[in-house]
Amino acid sequence: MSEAGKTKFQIDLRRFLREQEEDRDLTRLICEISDASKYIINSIRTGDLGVAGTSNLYGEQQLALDVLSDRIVRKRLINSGVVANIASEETKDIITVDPKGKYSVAYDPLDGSSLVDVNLAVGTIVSIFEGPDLLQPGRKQVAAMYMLYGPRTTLVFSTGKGVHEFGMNQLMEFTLNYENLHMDGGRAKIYSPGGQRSQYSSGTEKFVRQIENNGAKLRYSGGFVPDINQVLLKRQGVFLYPHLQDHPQGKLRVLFELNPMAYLIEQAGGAASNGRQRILDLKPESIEDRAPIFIGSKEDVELAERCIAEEG
Ligand code: FDP
Repeated sequence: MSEAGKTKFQIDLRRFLREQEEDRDLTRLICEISDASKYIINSIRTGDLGVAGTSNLYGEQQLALDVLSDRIVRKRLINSGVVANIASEETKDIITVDPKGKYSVAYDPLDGSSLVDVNLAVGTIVSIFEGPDLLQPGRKQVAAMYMLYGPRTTLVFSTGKGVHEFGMNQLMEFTLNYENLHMDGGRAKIYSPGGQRSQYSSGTEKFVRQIENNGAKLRYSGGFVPDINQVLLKRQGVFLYPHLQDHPQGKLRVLFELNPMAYLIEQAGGAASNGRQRILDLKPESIEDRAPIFIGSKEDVELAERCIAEEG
């Protein structure tokens, strides 16, 4: 295989997975999910921006686009023929597709959808487990991926053999951009802080002041997928959505957002913590679980943990 960023020929996603000798069912599943992106970007570009008149698992009003994206991904998962259970950020329950299916999938069909009306980037996040159980610690994931709908459409995935980025070409096929994306060892030069700063704990405030003093620049889009993608592709940086005084569990969901991103960032040599514990070691009690997160350059995630530990 070629060096990162030096690929001469267009290698498409299916061929890449075949060359990695990936399980055929997992290859099929990842390719089906990747196909959903074609329909989702079409809906984003041309679809109705209004509300659907329904609410999701968290009581948030759903946009027509959230509902549509959910249906698009679900259809692809069912189509794959290899899925046991699915859980979507947009629905209330775990849905059994086929009790004999090899994999189970948790997904956020359109993360950051409140950014669509202001034309900022959004994405789809996917977490894959083997077997029927979705309430396992994230370290048991067999694959994680996201698709980012920005000026370009890209797909980033890992099956535990490095992290790879694909770009959608004019034929709407995903071809390899970067193989084995790896974070640099040093300090974060950029940081993306979620939540209201006045609600930060003393440890989080201390951490943010330290990284600012270390020279890190603010780079926050408000979309979890583009913000994490920035850290991964810049090979450094730290994203946080911490515990807040009025939301001790932060905002982001363990199953749909934190587990898959923590898996990808760790695979790329970074780290992800809730401030006290590795994200991938959290054992979710329900599909609704949320947790704080500090994710990105290892040195800075460790610094966050030290600052939080001082809180007592
Ligand atoms: P959104 O509510 O727009 O869907 O989890 C969803 C998310 O966006 C993330 O993409 C983003 O990082 C975060 O919430 C932003 O939260 P705030 O609205 O609190 O800034």
